[in-house]
Amino acid sequence: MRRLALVLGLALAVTAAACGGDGGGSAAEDCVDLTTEGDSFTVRLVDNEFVPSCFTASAAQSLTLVNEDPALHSFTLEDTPIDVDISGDETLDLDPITGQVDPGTYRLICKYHQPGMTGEVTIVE
Ligand SMILES: [Cu+2]
Repeated sequence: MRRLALVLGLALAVTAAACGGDGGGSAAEDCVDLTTEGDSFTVRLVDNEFVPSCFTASAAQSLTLVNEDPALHSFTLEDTPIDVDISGDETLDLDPITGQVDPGTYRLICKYHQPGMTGEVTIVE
């Protein structure tokens, strides 16, 4: 009887630790403002993630995409014409998207690695 109680207590402790020790949390809640970067800003594609994965940028800024992975990625803004492939270990310079994308918040995806590779982009004038 005494042994059973001990085993149960141990099981409960393990369960609590598994549930409570979340720590990490992959959701990128830390959105950055890139409108202050000047005429252009850079987004890196690293380990199947956009870096940064949540940001605000101006449509008047040009964008440099740096793919640091060996794999092909895409920079695709859902519900917009923006859909660019970036080969592995390649850097792409994109022109400003003024007139192509209305101000608003859009979901950013890599067509090849979604749903794991996504982000959120807010475009301002
Ligand atoms: Cu990808």
